[in-house]
Amino acid sequence: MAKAKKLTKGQLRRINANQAKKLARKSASIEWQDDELGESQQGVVISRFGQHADVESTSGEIIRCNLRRSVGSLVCGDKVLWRQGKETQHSISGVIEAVHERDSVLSRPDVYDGVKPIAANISQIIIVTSVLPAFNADIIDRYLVAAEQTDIPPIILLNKIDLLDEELTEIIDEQLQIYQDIGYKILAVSNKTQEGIATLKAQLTDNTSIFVGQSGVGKSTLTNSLMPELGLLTKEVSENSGLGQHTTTVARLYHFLDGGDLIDSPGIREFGLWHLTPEQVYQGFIEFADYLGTCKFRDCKHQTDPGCALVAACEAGAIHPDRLASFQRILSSLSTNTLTSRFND
Ligand SMILES: Nc1nc2c(ncn2[C@@H]2O[C@H](COP(=O)(O)OP(=O)(O)OP(=O)(O)O)[C@@H](O)[C@H]2O)c(=O)[nH]1
Ligand SMILES: [Mg+2]
Ligand SMILES: [Zn+2]
Repeated sequence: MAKAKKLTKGQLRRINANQAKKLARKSASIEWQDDELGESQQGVVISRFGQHADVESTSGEIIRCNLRRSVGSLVCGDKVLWRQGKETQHSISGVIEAVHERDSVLSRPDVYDGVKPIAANISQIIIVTSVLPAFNADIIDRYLVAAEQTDIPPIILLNKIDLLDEELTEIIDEQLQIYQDIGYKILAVSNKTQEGIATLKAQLTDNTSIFVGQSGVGKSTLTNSLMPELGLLTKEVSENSGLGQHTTTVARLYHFLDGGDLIDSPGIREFGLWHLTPEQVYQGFIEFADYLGTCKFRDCKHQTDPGCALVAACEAGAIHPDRLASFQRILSSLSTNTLTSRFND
């Protein structure tokens, strides 16, 4: 009789991984029969992860659901038709059968998945920034372009103002003034001192808002400050790098007790705009609108081309040099990205 071979650690790891995969497939492939399901009902997607989503029923119950194969993209905030299973299988208690048309959707390109929706049916985008991680105007500009593309009004929110000393206050004020001059609304808050939180709360009430921005700027902490009953998980920003830790992994929708919803979303390190054309990026810089089509050459790249109306406007003080430089950087990033063709399909 052959001697039973002892498995190596690597083999054990692979077996365990395969078993985990099989289990995951099993729960993803539960196919409910019609008589195993209740009536079709309305619901809202609170959170989407992999092949599942948590759906909130009209009575406020949260049910973990599978997705019918016919359901295409599904994100936090989507309004759906779903059916409850008569029993729970592998912690799945229902199935989403259809998604209602979206009023709005915020998307970003993903290296692996093409253009990826982040959240649906939102009425305002709150771009959260801070001084730790360092204030990043580039990311703000990119979010503003994405927001203008969706027609969802954006607001810029500076968090952690308790960390500002006199010198930093001056620098940041100057930066924020650029956006205020263009016409964007600016809010400033601190979770530590609670300064500005009441004003922010008033801005969010009766809206469906999403917190977006770099990892570590304090989106989840803010959500906690606004809804102390939640007790969300947050992490300290790494002291060494000043970079965020990516604490939040999936977008999730929460309700205000007195009306309105708030979506806390996972932070990002960078926000690519490869899915947009140069014209769409132009439209995303709203103060450039007056100069649209007035450059000397129709195919002006707005860099060093002679007769560029944007460069002239900048020299005349009508456009801020930081914004023009940011626009030029985004345009360059569109043409240098090798994935551009894939996203423009
Ligand atoms: N000093 C100060 N620190 C804050 C404030 N708000 C949040 N923080 C800290 O910032 C760190 C990151 O906060 P999070 O709320 O996890 O940040 P996040 O934006 O949700 O990060 P991701 O989930 O990774 O996107 C934590 O250590 C918080 O304690 C604030 O107003 N002042
Ligand atoms: Mg978070
Ligand atoms: Zn030009």
